[in-house]
Amino acid sequence: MQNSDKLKEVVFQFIDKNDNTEVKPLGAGHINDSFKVKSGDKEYVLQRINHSVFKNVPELQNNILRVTTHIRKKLEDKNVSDIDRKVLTFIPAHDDKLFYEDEDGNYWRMMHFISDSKSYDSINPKLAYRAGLAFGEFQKMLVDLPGEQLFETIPNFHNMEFRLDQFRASVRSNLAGRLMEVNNLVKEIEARAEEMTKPERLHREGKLPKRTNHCDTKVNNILFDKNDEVLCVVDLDTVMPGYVLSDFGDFMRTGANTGKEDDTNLDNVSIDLDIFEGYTKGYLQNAASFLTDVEIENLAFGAKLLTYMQTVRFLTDYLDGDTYYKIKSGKHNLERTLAQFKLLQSMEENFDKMQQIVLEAAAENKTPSEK
Ligand code: GN1
Ligand code: MG
Repeated sequence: MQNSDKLKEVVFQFIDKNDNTEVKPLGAGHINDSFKVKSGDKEYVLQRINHSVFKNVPELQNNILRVTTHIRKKLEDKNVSDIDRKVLTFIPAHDDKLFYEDEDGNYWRMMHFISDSKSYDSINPKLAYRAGLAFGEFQKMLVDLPGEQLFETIPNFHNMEFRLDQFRASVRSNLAGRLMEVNNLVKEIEARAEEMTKPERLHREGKLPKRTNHCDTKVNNILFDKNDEVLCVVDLDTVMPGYVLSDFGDFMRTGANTGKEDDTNLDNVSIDLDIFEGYTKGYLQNAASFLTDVEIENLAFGAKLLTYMQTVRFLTDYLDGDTYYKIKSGKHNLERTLAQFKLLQSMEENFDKMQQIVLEAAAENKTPSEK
């Protein structure tokens, strides 16, 4: 279902037929397939939703509709200009649903392409500050999302206890026969398991709330304009209830890494404290007003946790024989695991500094009555 004519057939489920239509691959997500569509003078993004990962597509799209409608309303109330480039707009299929299911059981959706935008896989402290403001604002706008909580598009997505259960099951079944090769990593993961499941315990004790989170705050999920001002937060598949430390942590895992997520030269990989500081300042400028002390005290921990969680998830997939993430080579998931583990070790070495940066930025952003 991927050749150009078939893709165009899908496109015409959402917009009127036009002979002047082109479809090209776009982006580098690990889960969905994305395409850029040009039809006449209009540009769109077409996506095939990975249905084995996102099992309930109607609920997924319903979440996204609720979130984008709410954000649009907030931007309108503030008289923000150029709103169509600041929030995603999905295009209903001809039957008015926000997705289309083809005869092979593939699910598709289409949205407007945000013009003159770009994303970065690695950024500088100034852009990190702007990214922090953007994700802080994103969470803040969603604090009062009306109605019930959002649907959990992937149940237990950032639940570390659950991720460890999955990992241990994969170790036991050793489906791809790769356990021997990664024995040391398994020990390193187990040695940190107690520490890393702390948020679930705090939540059960009523000390750590769940809020509407983005749950995939990778650095490349922010679109900037040509002047490097933030336009829009994208990739809303996983917007669902979660701990704010997860969103904070996932940005640091991706944006504050001096190397790449799958760097094979581990000397490249470490925590960049200037980026950590830039993002923290931006984030807390917008978020300090609604966060509790416990949430703030655990933000730096969130950076460690999300890096650990990604180490565990990549290793689980390696043990399972690469069934979840798209891979570029047979060892890709192992390379990703090693690079994430190296980043985790660097965060552990620098943890006191990270914590200090967070607490100082939080103190600066407390309202006078809270000081
Ligand atoms: C996946 O596909 P992408 O790049 O948006 C994953 C994230 C991981 C990330 C690792 C639904 O995101 O949770 O952190 O890869 N998304 C899902 O880079 O599993
Ligand atoms: Mg994603």
